[in-house]
Amino acid sequence: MTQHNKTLGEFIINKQAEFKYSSGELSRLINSIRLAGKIVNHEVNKAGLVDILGSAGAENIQGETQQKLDIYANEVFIKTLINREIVCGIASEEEDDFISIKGGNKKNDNKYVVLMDPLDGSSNIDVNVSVGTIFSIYRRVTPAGTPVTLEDFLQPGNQQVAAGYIVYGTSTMIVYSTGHGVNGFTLNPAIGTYYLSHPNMKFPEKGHIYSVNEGNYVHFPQGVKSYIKYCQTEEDDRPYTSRYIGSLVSDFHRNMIKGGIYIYPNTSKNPDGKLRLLYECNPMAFLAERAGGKASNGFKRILDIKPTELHQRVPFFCGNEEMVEKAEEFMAQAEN
Ligand code: AHM
Ligand code: MG
Repeated sequence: MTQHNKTLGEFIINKQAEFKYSSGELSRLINSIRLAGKIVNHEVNKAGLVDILGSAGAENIQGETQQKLDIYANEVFIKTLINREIVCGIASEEEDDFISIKGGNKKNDNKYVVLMDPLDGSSNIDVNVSVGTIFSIYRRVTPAGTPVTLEDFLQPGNQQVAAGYIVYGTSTMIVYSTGHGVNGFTLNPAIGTYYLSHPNMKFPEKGHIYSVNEGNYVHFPQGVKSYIKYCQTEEDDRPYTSRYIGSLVSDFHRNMIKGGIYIYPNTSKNPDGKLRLLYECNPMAFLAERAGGKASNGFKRILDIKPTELHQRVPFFCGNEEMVEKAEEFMAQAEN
């Protein structure tokens, strides 16, 4: 990557010029997420050096309360969004309820709500494995100038205005879409600038990777068991490769670049699966579709599910279109 690549800041300004009549609110919102991401990145990178890995509530040697990084990330994102007076509401995987925010003139006149998982895969931090932030942006449905309500957050994913993730990996990247293409920017930590490194990201035509926690195999529905057998069968371009990091953002990121499917199915122990519809599945499904892929609960499109509660879980099948459709075929067969 050279310094001549477009920076994220320049990219946002150029995009803004394309939306002649928009107020620039969405651009400013993405900018705030970019800033919060840098702050969290700095802290995540220090995790191996500084003793901040203790559990929440524990005290460190200076008598300061230690924070788990997921709580820290939650606070950074919420504070940044509140300080910049850029959204009217926030819902986070780390918060029991949504947060209503008053605008600068104390009238809640901002039009966007943000839903986020501030640090997904945080159990991986202790072992130096990549984690990520996932975010999803909607236009409020209740009238401007009034406090947001649950209705503003329980919108189907097909109403998302933008979604993306930050992956704190071997390098830190922000990948997002405002509905057209999916673009990826890599952080140059020396100068704190993100550069456009992955323009117009698309799943490759064929995928050869399947990502699922096979330790749960005995608890999987028959359709998933049969699909895994299919992936492992020697025929045509199979067997596929198995890759599972256990960090959704990283597994998704790799599969989008190399071609693959990520599955977190319902299990006999977790009948609705593990992943959250609003904070994890909808934003990833939005990106997957914009990148030519597909996301399903095994039977229907994730983005068409009407949420009924903030922390709702759903089974998740996401990746190359052809692979997701094949998995759906096995799910349907097993139902009959
Ligand atoms: P989290 O939100 O508590 O971090 O859980 C979500 C994570 C995903 O990143 C990952 O894909 C999945 O949980 C892994 O779960 P498991 O360890 O059961 O395979
Ligand atoms: Mg999560």
